Amino acid sequence: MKFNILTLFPDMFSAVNTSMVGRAVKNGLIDFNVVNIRDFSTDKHKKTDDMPFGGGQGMLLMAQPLWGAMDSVGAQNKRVIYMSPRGKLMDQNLIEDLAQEEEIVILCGHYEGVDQRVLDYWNCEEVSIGDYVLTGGELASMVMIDAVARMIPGVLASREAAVDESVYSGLLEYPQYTQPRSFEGLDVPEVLLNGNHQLIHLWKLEQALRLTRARRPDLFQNFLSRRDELTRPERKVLDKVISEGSEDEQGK
Ligand code: 6GU
Repeated sequence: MKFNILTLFPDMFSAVNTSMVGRAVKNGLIDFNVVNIRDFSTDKHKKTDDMPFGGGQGMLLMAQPLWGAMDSVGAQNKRVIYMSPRGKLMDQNLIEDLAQEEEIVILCGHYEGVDQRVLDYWNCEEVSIGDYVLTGGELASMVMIDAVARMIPGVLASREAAVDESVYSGLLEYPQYTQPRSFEGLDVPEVLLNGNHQLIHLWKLEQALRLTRARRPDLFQNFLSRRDELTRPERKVLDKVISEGSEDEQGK
C-alpha cells in the first residue's frame, strides 16, 4: 500500500521509517511518498498561506500550491483524506476500510485550515483522530498510518493477531502478568497459575467485562447484543457482572 502525504513539514515523517512501520517499508509492504506542498508554490517567496476572505482567525493554506501537489500524486483517481479536527472521528472500521486501498493521498492541514475549494474539488474525506486540537495534521496522519499499516497482511508477525475474532473482541483487554509470580510482595492472581484453561478463560472474560463497563459503557452496551454468541458459562459470567452493578469500580 502506498501513502502519498502532502505536508509543509516533510521532515516529521522520518518517524515512520522506524519501528514496525519501518520494517514494513523495508519488506516492501508499504511505501511512502512525502510531498512538500511548498515545492508547488508558484509565488516568488514560495508562499503557501494567506488570510481568509471575510475575516477570521489565522491563515489558510492556499488553493494554488495544493492543486499542484494533488496533481503531482494523481489525486484525481485516489481516495484523499484530509486530516482535520472537524473531520469524522477515526475508528477501527475506517482503518480497516482504508487498509483495502492500494494507494491513498493524505493532506495534512495547518494554520486554521485550507481553502474550501481544495476540499470540494479533490473530494477530500475529512478525518479527525479525537476531540482535541493539534497544531497540524502530521501527527494525526501518523496515527492513522500506523493503525492502517498493522492491518496490512504481513506487517505484523503472525503471532500478533491483527483481527481479534474471539469473544473478547469489542471489550477492553483484561489485565496480564508475566514472570516472576511474586514481585515486591505483589502476587500474580492465583487462577492464572493453576492451569485450568476454562477457569482462566472465564476469569479473563470477567475482568474484561468489568473494565469495559467501568471505562467504556458504550462498548459494554454493544457487547450485550452479542449475548447469544456466548457459551452458557460465559453467559453466567456476563449475568454476574451485570447483576453486581458498577459500584466502586476503577474507571481509572
Ligand atoms: Cl486530524 N488534525 C488536527 N490539526 N487536530 C486534530 C486532528 C487532526 N484530530 C484531532 N485533533
